[in-house]
Amino acid sequence: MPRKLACLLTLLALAASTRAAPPPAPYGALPTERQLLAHARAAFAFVHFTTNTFTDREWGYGDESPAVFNPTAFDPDQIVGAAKDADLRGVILTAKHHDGFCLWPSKFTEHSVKHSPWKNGRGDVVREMADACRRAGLEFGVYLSPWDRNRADYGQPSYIEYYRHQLRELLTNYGPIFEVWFDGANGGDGYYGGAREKRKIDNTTYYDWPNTWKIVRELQPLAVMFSDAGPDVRWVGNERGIAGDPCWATIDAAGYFPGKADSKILNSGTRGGAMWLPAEVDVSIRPGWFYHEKEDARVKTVSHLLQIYFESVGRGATLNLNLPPDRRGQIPAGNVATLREFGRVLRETFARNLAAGATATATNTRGRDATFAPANVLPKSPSSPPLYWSTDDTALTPTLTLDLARPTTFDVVRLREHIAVGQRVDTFTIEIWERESWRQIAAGTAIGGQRLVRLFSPVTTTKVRVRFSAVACPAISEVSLFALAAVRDP
Ligand code: FUL
Repeated sequence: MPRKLACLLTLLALAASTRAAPPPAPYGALPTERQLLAHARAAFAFVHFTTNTFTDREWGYGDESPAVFNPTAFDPDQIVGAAKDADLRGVILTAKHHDGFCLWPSKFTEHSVKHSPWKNGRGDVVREMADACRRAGLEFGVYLSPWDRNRADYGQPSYIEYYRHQLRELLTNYGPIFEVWFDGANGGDGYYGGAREKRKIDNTTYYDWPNTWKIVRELQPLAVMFSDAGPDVRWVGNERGIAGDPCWATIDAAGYFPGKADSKILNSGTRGGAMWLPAEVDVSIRPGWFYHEKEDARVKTVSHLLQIYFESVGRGATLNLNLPPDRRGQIPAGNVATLREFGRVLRETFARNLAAGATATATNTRGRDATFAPANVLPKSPSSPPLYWSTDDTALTPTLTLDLARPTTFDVVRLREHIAVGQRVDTFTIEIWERESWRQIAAGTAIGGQRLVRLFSPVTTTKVRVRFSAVACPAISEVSLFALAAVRDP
């Protein structure tokens, strides 16, 4: 062979061996950009506040006078500050609950803050909360109840026009909205402009959801929409703060509508389901969604909130934690102390990744260069592009080992898949190196955007091994180790 040709062939072979392998082909249903944002947001606050706060009810009948809404010391910064202390990233406000009273001076009804004594009818709770969120660096979202027990035309086509006008107001006048919450409670008895009767609607047809969803897409393209049926995030099927184990981000939800869905399937999702529709866990810090003085002693403890966090965020769902303001228009001091401690424990725990400095190796790695190297599961700078470890297409049961160099004590393991290419892992087991052999300390089904494994008690080891079993070659962006900070009950 002529020398020049041999040289060229050697060069080509070298180039081929160092060229990055193509990324893994996406598997199954995939998240949209707005859903990826929702996964990253992880936890945020719900704020239930309206005439119910003053009438001591959970569901207003719709005949409440706007005069009852009169917070004595409304402080949006205090409310948002409590959410921020708890490490929550946004606030969703009940702009209108089932009673129909509007917390903003809507142009389309008189049943609003404009007829309240509060700020002489010139107040706007939505505006003040949205502004307070921006000041604190939190995102802002809205709950607009489809069921309206005040409107005379609830049940008629004209009500749907009214509802859409209100949605447009909220999505146009208050800056970026991260989530729109469509409740599933529909129809029943109510005031209905004085009719005081029971009204039933067909929740599969009456609201004509696809055309309402279009408004949200048009005005707030990055907002996710919540309901039993999505289209972006789904209800988790209970109000106790518990996602299924497993809780797949995918589901077969054809035929689901807000208020019409199978809560068991919502809770667990469907492995390989046709839609990417992650669960949102909505739960209140108190028994009720609204503030009731009689529940002052029944506020969830820090430990209970942490359990909820591990059983929601830790299972790949998002957490929507309700913090109801009292009649002053503030979060009660005791609740604030609990939230502060909850936030401190989370921040302290996750600030220190004990896998930092480890060496990662794997039984299989995709390609010959570092593009999909095992080291990609280790801590990286927040500004780095999304990095993950992956394997050859045929390697569906690989193992990844972290060599920690020195004995390390932890009781929380965080695993993440690079979900942009789908939810690929079925099961995993975690083992530690102990007395010259491997001991299994945990096992689970499903990882998704985030899986937190909390051990019963801390373990100390120099090596951690994770075995994966996947339907398509795994794409793992994180294997982290943490020590849960001790709770100091306030
Ligand atoms: C439910 C409503 O009926 C409750 O009042 C509350 O708003 C909760 C978050 O959703 O469906």
